[in-house]
Amino acid sequence: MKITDAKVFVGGPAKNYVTLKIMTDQGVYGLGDATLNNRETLPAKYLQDYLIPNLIGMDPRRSEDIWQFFYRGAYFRRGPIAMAAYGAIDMALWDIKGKLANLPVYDLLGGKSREGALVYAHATGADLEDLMDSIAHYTEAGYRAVRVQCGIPGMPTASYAVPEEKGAKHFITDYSGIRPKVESWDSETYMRFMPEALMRIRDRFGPDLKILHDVHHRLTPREAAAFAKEVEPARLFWLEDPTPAEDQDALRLLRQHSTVPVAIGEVFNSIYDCNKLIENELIDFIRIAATYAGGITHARRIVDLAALHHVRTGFHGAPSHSPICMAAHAHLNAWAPNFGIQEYLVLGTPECDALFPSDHRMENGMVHVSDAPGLGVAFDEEEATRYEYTPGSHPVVRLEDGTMWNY
Ligand code: GCO
Ligand code: MG
Repeated sequence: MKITDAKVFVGGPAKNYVTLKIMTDQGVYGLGDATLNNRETLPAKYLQDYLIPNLIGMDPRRSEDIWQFFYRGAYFRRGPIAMAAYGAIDMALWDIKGKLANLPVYDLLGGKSREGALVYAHATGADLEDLMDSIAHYTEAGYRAVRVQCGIPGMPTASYAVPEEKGAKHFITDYSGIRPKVESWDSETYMRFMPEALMRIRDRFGPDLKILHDVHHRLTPREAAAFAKEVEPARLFWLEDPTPAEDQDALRLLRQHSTVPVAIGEVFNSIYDCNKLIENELIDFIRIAATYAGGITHARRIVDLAALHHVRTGFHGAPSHSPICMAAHAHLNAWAPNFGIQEYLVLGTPECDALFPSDHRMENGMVHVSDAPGLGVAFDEEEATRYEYTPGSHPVVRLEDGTMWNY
């Protein structure tokens, strides 16, 4: 069996997705997601210029060897661009494998460990009152877990991911051009406001709601330790990215001062970014995504290491990823013995469903994986002709005096 061709599409409704389709001589095809948010053309180019010409003629069933060939063969290893490109190939090969075996990917991984996967939604507010309305909207829709982000009095854009003005829809990526907007940040103001706000949310919504909060890499290790200690009474489900994650030792101080569960890893792309965090049991949830972490083959290695250390999964599921990556997550979530929760935003808009038809479904705050062979998601190439690449950028963050900070 041979790979005969592969195509890359860049574009999509409201944002750019990088979609890979691998064709074979037996008529079976596979789909993968290589979307690297705000840098979408780069994995696409890597696929087109180097990886696809090498893929043609390979046996698609040998997904492990193909992964190793590209990873080791590149010589210069890892990095988000390369890993997203390998990730897309790997997902497509698992899709093909499932279709050949007439089995959903979760069965190839070891079968279902649960009936549905708990998800969390994103609630945001320009102020606390606005945020309470947004949380109520999701709990009324059946969500049992909600991530809460809130504007800070006097600094409307200071807290990550909040609308600029009341009622405004928030898109993290600004597609009006390639130059980023600048937001401001002050850690002291944030640390004075947020613990009390989280406590008020807990009081208002009661003990059962799972409350998550994302610090988005903004605090120093000492500040993060102090903050984590202060938010303990709110009994968060998790505190996400309290410090910039590339320093794996930064979490030690936090662990000595607080028992708040910590989730980290959405910017990681390899097991070597999180092995110390996992082995030293400095985190509770690992936030990798199948796309950035080199596909199902490499993500599964990280999930297995995590399982040895009581670390559960919480795969990244911001609109950064296409429904193909979310389908890969749905299969990993159905299987992983150490599943924790899934961030859930992508599926659901009519345009997105038309481009990526699937019967993975959300019900009462849980995702139910499709039983179709392979990944269980399609790609409508006719629909895809409606979209093209649109340049855009995340905001950047500066302190009041102009110093660059972490977005
Ligand atoms: C999250 C993330 C995202 C990122 C985005 C960057 O927890 O969902 O922090 O919102 O900011 O994916 O591209
Ligand atoms: Mg995050």
